[in-house]
Amino acid sequence: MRIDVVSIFPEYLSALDLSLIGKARQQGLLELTVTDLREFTTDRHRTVDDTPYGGGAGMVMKPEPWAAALGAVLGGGPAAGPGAAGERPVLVVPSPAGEVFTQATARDLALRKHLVFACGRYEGIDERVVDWSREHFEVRPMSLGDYVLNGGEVAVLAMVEAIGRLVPGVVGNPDSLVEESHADGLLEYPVYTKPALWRDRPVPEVLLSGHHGRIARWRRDRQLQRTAARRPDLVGSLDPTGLDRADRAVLAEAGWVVSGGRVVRAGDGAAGEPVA
Ligand code: J9Q
Repeated sequence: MRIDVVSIFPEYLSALDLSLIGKARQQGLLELTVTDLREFTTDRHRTVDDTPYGGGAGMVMKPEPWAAALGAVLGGGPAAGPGAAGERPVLVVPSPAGEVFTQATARDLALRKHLVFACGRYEGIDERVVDWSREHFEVRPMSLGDYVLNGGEVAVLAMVEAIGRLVPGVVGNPDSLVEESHADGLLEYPVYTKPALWRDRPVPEVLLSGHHGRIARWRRDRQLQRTAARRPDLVGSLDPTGLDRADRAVLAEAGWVVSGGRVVRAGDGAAGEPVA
């Protein structure tokens, strides 16, 4: 897989030289190039931003350096050009106004041959760059979630790691790719290691029992309780046909019932129980 990142802070992406992604690059599994947007400015001050038309706070990234940089990235490899055979590269544009990046997005993007990440700063990139890019790329504005960053670089670090580890060969032991968290729509259970007693805190006794059935049940209960407490949005999406009697008892304790083929909050009236 080929990955290009365009940024005015190329050194911000140096974390991609390290660890798993760094190793994958050394092994030739990922070909990752970081390009400095300022290399594509033509003025003395290497200007990348200007004031917004229509007024308002902050600055907007100018279109010309972006078009030059993205054009260079498109021409920068075999079978990468606009007229070349094969699929169009994907242009990922980190933005709080993008679709939310999920594990499903990572799986989808891990199948592509060429990804380009365009890191915006300031209030964003002139929208005409996005429109022009659609002629050459599949453009995907992407948000990591509902919070504000100063620019796209940190979002790109997260996305490249999430995508890169799904590329065949990047993670040494493919068993590690089994999606523990979220695989069955539940958060992961808590984990413990030695010592069995630490600062007066024992490891839950059942985990030392060697009773595999009881351990599996205990872990499932903790998953259900945790998910109900921390991610009620996930509980509402559970498939009731995947819930046994013990599951339903734990969920009931947390205030959820199965009704009309869905898992719903108890007391919402759907199960015929009295509503306060
Ligand atoms: C580029 N706030 O925030 C959340 N996901 C992405 C972003 C973001 C931002 C500003 C610039 C990306």
